[in-house]
Amino acid sequence: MNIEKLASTLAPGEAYLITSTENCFYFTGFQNGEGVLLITPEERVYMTDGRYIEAAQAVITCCTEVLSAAVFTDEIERLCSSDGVKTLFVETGRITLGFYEKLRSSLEGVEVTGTEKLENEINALRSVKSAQEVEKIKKAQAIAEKGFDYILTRIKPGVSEIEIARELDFFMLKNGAKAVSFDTIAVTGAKTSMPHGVPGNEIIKRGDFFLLDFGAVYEGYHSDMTRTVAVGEISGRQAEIYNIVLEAQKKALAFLAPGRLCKDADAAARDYIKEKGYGEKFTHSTGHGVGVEIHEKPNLSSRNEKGALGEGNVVTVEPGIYLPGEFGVRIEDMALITAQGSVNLTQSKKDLIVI
Ligand SMILES: [Mn+2]
Repeated sequence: MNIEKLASTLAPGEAYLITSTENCFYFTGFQNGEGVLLITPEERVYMTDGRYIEAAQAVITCCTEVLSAAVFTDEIERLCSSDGVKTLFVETGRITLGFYEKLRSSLEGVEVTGTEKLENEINALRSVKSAQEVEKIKKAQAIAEKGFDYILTRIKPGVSEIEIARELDFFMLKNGAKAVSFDTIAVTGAKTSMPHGVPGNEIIKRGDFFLLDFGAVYEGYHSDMTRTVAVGEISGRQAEIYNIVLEAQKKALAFLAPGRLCKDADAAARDYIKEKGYGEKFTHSTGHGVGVEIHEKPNLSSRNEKGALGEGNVVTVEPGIYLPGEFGVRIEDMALITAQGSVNLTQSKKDLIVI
């Protein structure tokens, strides 16, 4: 169990306090915004308030105690003192400053530390997916792909970006998605040059690209994919850029294997785009991990100097070329790192689709 793996990294006198929704879910399987998880060498205690306690007790099996608390810090103080906790690690990147200060003022004799130890231990666990986690990501991706097939029938001249975004979201929600992975990006024309453009009232026109970046959430796990499709006939320059991005994406996908450096996976796509003269126009990193959050470790980035891929990672590969005022192209798949290399979790066609 992941909670036991995390607990095994504690030294005597140390404890972890997990306050974020996503990490509480990851370790307990219980989805709720109002709860914290305290892990001491002896105990694993989840606490929430009276509104959620019955549901929490029905779901959580990995804890020694699941309790209802009006004031979490009172219970944390009691448990830290009975277990002899001297150092409490918190999620520095996720805890609110208010809660951190409250812990510091209410826990006497306990050092509440702002080091990244807890984050690092959690990220290491979360980046390696179990077979069950991979199944959930695959289910999420299957819902998204069904959505993509459907929305291709709706993309046509005269329809607005926002209509497409809303229709795609609703289709995925009707077809088993608990939520969409993030605000769907559905942009056309010159707006495709904005990597994270927001859909608006712009109308689809012939000769434009339409870019869709979207995903579904299934049992707490996210999917992520991007496709750029042509509406009617496109120019030679559009086709050229599309093919450069596609080739770069295939190169990075082919490079993925355990032990390979994340920055080299980034370079596999980036170097090809540079060679073609568009290096400056590829303005983000090549990919990221996906799981209980849409963006998690590992990052396929030139700034990730030491990180290496490992079996069980699920990462996106999503190079793009963006020409402001003209158009942009991005193509994104998700891949699972396996002992032999990688398996692409995305089935949707990526040779240029002309609608
Ligand atoms: Mn992505």
